[in-house]
Amino acid sequence: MTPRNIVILTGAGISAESGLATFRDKDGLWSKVRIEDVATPEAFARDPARVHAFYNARRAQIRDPAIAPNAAHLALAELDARWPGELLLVTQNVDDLHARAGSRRMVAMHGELAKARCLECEAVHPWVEDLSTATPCPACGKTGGMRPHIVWFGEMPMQMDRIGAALEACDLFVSIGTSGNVYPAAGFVAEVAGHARTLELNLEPSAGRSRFDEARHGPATRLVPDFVR
Ligand code: BV8
Repeated sequence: MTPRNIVILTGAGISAESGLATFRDKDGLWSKVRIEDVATPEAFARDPARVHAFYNARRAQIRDPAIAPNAAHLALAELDARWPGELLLVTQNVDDLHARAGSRRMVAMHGELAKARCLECEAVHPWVEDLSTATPCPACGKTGGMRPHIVWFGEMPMQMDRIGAALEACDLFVSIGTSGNVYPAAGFVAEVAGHARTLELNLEPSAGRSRFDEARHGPATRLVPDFVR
């Protein structure tokens, strides 16, 4: 049966071949720094300079022209452009590679490295240079409140209503490059199992592999263009 409405979930594995580190692979980000020290609201309240340094370094990395969308990002953007039914790309990634590849119908559910948010007035701004506690908010002018526009552990992911509606309406769910460890994203496959075909495209079986109807294992730059074709 040809699917009509597709939800695609991506994780750090889709950006690995662009040169960005994943989180839980060998030498992954979480092997170098503890989540509790840099990716929770408590960490930011305790030591904002340390949290800013962690995200400023990752933001600088995605500014490097050598870090570019790969064949997997580009294949998903091409699918987005031509798919006549509903399609929503839900990425857990905070890099901007899907947007730069041209994906339009997408949600960055864990926020975006390329943006900053003011805790005082909640305004969200595109950002390039380093953030610090001395950075004034371009909207309200106050300092001390600018934070990375990132969803930390214990915070509600972005646009969950839009994601929930897309999951409810989909008849094909494809998970790409994620270890299936982080919720609520890791629970999406169980949410759709009763009404959608589910496919995992990953370098190796994820934690949720048994919940998928089908799994193909290998590099995303091979699997995703083959899937989109
Ligand atoms: C929330 C931004 C509630 C930060 C991130 C049950 C239900 C709900 C919540 C929970 C729950 N159980 C536990 C929780 C709490 C927690 C959680 O899930 N903890 C885990 C660790 C158990 N969840 C939360 O806190 C979430 N919030 O639930 O709020 C709430 C309710 C009401 C009101 C308020 C709040 C928020 C989670 C978001 C945290 N932020 N990202 C940043 O990036 O710095 S999540 C973090 O993990 C990463 O950032 C990443 O986005 C995400 C997932 O990781 P992956 O993308 O999967 O990466 P990973 O390295 O793990 O895997 C890579 C995969 O790629 C591997 O499988 C590898 O084999 C593969 N691969 C590698 N190379 C390739 C490849 N595949 C293909 N090709 C290749 N070349």
